[in-house]
Amino acid sequence: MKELITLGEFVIQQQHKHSDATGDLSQIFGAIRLASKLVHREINKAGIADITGAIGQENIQGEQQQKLDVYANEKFKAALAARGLVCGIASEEEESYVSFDQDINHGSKYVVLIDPIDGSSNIDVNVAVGTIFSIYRRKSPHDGPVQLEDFLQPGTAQVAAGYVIFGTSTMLVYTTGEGVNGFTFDPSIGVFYLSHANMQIPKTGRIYSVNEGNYVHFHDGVKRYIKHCQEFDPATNRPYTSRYIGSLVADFHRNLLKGGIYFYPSYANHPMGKLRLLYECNPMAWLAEQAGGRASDGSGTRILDIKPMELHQRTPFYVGSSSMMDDVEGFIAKEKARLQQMAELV
Ligand code: AHM
Ligand code: MG
Repeated sequence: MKELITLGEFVIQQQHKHSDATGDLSQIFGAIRLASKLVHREINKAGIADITGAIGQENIQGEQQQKLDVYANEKFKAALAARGLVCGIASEEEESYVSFDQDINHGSKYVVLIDPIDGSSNIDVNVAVGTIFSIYRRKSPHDGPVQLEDFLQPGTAQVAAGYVIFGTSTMLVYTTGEGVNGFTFDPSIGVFYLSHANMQIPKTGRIYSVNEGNYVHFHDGVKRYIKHCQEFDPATNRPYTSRYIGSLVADFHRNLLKGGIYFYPSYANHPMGKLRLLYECNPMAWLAEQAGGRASDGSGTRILDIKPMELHQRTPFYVGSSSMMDDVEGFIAKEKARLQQMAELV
């Protein structure tokens, strides 16, 4: 029988490749792994919780029902604080960053940014959701509380990033800058096993993922690209396939495995797009690049190069197979050039 490697073993093996590694990062992964298992358990009883009491009401054990995103936020926060390896977190669920103020946390080197449950509108309808995380080395002195500057770092400074997808099975996918690896959870024994080693996104694909309900509001370059997808796939002479779950993690994961592109452009209602640079775009962009794909704002700026100005900053987001990224950026650039030309004529 094939020897299976657990996530814990894999992380330690990776750590041993670096003689200067202290093991702190491996322990942070331990915390993320633990919180993921708790969220997995909670998600899998979400249906039962629904019939035993609505959110905000007491359940049959007399406990208040918690929204899953609040539950996940609390679990990740507690697990990360407990080990003393992280000095603070920033979360999509929290207005400001959270400083871990025990003495054991002040000396720690890392901060974690997290979207505890992404795609939360899908929870009530039993559709895949995910957790997205990224880890940075702090910039402030290691002997005091965490500072805002520790979180406002460009994506190129990430030390590790990944997501957990709670789908038909639960998987954890992550990178530390040495490729992308995926681990599938075996709930019967509570262990993640390496199932997808060295993941590579196909250079091109046939899937485009965008909320087409917003089509009439999109800029012409984006519209033209969508029309291109609907009309022509040079490989098959058929249109591309449209797939949109509305859970970034699920849409990204499928495209990573099969080849495709996900985009959330800017438009009138969302002048900076919808997705958050720090919690959603940076980790996914790095994973995409590490798997051989690309991520940009659609107008030539690499996501990982954007210098964040605030915690909850948004950005237009395009991510996926490199040749599809080339195509969509080409359509957007062409439209921009056309508009510029027209402006010069008047
Ligand atoms: P959330 O963090 O509030 O869940 O929002 C992020 C989600 C993404 O997972 C998803 O791709 C997108 O929002 C869907 O938005 P829309 O419903 O506007 O298409
Ligand atoms: Mg989100």
